[in-house]
Amino acid sequence: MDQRRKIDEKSKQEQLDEFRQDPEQEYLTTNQGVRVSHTDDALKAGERGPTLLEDFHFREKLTHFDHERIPERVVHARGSGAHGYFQVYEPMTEYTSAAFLQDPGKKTPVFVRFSTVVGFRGSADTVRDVRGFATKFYTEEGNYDLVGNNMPIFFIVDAIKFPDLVHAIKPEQHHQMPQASAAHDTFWDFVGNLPEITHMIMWVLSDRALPRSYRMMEGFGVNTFRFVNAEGKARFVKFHWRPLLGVHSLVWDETQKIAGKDPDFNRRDLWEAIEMGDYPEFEFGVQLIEEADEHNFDFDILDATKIWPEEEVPIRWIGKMTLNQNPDNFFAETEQVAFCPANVVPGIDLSNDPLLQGRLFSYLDTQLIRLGGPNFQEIPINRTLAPVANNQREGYNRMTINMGESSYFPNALGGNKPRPATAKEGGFVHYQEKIEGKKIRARSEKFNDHFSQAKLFWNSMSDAEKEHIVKAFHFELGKVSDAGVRKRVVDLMNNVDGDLAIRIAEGIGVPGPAEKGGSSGTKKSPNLSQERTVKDTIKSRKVAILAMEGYNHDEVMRVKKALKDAGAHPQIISQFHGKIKSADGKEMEVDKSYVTTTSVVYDAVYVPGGMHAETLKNQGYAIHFVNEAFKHCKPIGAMGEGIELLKASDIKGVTFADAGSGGEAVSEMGVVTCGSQGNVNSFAEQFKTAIARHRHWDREKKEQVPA
Ligand code: HDD
Repeated sequence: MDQRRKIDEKSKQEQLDEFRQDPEQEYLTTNQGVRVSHTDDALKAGERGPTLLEDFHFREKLTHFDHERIPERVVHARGSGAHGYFQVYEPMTEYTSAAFLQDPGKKTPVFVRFSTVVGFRGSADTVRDVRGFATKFYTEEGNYDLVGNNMPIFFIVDAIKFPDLVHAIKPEQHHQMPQASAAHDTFWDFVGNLPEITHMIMWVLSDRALPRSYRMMEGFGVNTFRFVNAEGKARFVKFHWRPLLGVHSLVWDETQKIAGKDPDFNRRDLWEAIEMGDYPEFEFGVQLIEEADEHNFDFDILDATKIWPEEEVPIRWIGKMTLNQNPDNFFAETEQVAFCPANVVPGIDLSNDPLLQGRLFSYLDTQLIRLGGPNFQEIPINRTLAPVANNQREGYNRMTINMGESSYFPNALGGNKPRPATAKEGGFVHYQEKIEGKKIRARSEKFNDHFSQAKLFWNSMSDAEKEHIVKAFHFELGKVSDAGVRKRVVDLMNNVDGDLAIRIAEGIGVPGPAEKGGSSGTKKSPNLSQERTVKDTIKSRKVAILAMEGYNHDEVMRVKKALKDAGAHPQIISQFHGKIKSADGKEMEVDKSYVTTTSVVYDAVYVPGGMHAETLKNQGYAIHFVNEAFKHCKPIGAMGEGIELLKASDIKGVTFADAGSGGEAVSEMGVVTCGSQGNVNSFAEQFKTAIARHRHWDREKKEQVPA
């Protein structure tokens, strides 16, 4: 009898309900359920005497506290999770038998954990790093884990090098510095000695490593998997996630400031977005390669340091994931969730990608130490919705009470149950790939083309993106004390593009390459550039409105409404919390005061008109706010007298509307201004367009802004 149940969007939550504790419990108890009468003083021999060993409440409370910590993940220690569901657009029957990819009416529950890789559990969110993007699908056929990153390739081709990579990039072993950063000698020493890392270095030094939000970054399965249909026909597959809000990044100076002002920036963004109903949405895509075409590419399709360029293997968008619920308890869910690339379901199979092969071992292994033994799959967040039955028994913290007397197979005493299922009954049958070869420690020749795709990436960047990469090299290598290490990296990059190598060398005090490398050619893959991403929405963007007593109430209300109607979140920022009065005696509530916020946590800033401009233009904080927003290429809007603040700032070389004029708004380099008699609607429209573009890189040439 098939005991699998029908799964819908709510199934996982219903399962978790069994473990949720009602916060309304009236009485404090011990772990034995005995009500506690006093918890402020330990039991003592006399008022000033020593504490007694017999105080079981005290001992239990302290003992539990002493054991609260578990080891953090060896990589991806810092993360944030969310619940949601996945829906396929159309049946994928032709390609895979996976049940969750058949019925567009089915909502499969998911739990996603986003993460940084290098930093410890308490490190800042906005560091330069790869981001993890791990998804657990609770399907009726068991859990399927897609454990990906926000970059489509990896540093190394073979898992055997993973410990070396991680040792090199983590804080250095002698002094445990720096935290959550690759900008130090050991990492770049490793890079300079490992040409296969070149392509990934281009990605890590690009803006992709500085996501504005977990909701605005792509996800990639990275490794090559297989789709297998019910007839047993297999195709190679790579998986993609594409955020509906587009792929957007912060700028480097900003990320460093946010790391101090709000180290939880990306975690907070995810949490608040879900609380406010701005549910993150990602489309799910696949690239498929027929088995017959396995060797028809100039890269090896099992090499995780290579993309499958979209121009050669188009992406087909087959479904959508929506994240619509925050976890109830960070530790129980986000910390204890355990992913593993080996968690596949029938219809999805593995490949011989040597990086994937090692991962299949490492994840289960690491959970054993991190979660304290072999029963971690019984932890609520890790439980499947499919029934689990096997002869595995005992171990620390076993929860299941296995009934009957037999715990082996075959057996007669238990009616020979549980028994293996046939393929028809849903049993996982490994894809029967024919393999022949000698046992050798080697790799196929095509893996050794380390530079073609690094060139492709570099060529596909816009000028602004290229400049960001060069500056990132200046920062990263500028922090390296050993000149030999710096020089080796310049020489490595000379293989990508001679000009790039020279530009890097210029900023880090080492000579350029002895012989300038050739150009990277002209081949491009346009979608690698973020310039091509979604730029027509301001949904969920945070807009700062600077206001003091005397602001123009009517104008602020109209602009605020226009922003809100388009899905943005405007906030009033003033010197102090409380209410402020407009010129015509109306009031509005301040959301954040100067000391509790900063320009770097907003996407745009708007300075309304009104008499308050006299105060604003003499406030260092307000001037700094717009200077910094300008420096970070953020959209800036000002109306009427508000333009005076921009004039008092260091924003130079931009045409402003005349403060007292009428007519349409003026927009230049993302600075949108409109006179006090002007058209508020035209201002709001142009400001929204500027915000939707996210950042205005043409301003970066204006380096005179001191913020
Ligand atoms: Fe890994 C965690 C993604 C290569 C070994 N990895 C981990 C997480 C993500 C990835 C998103 C965090 C999961 C979570 O939120 O709990 N890892 C990747 C990707 C890789 C990759 C996309 C390249 C294709 N990883 C990789 C290799 C190895 C590991 C080659 C080892 C051979 N990864 C681990 C690990 C971790 C891990 C040590 C640490 C915590 C955990 O597994 O659960 O096993």
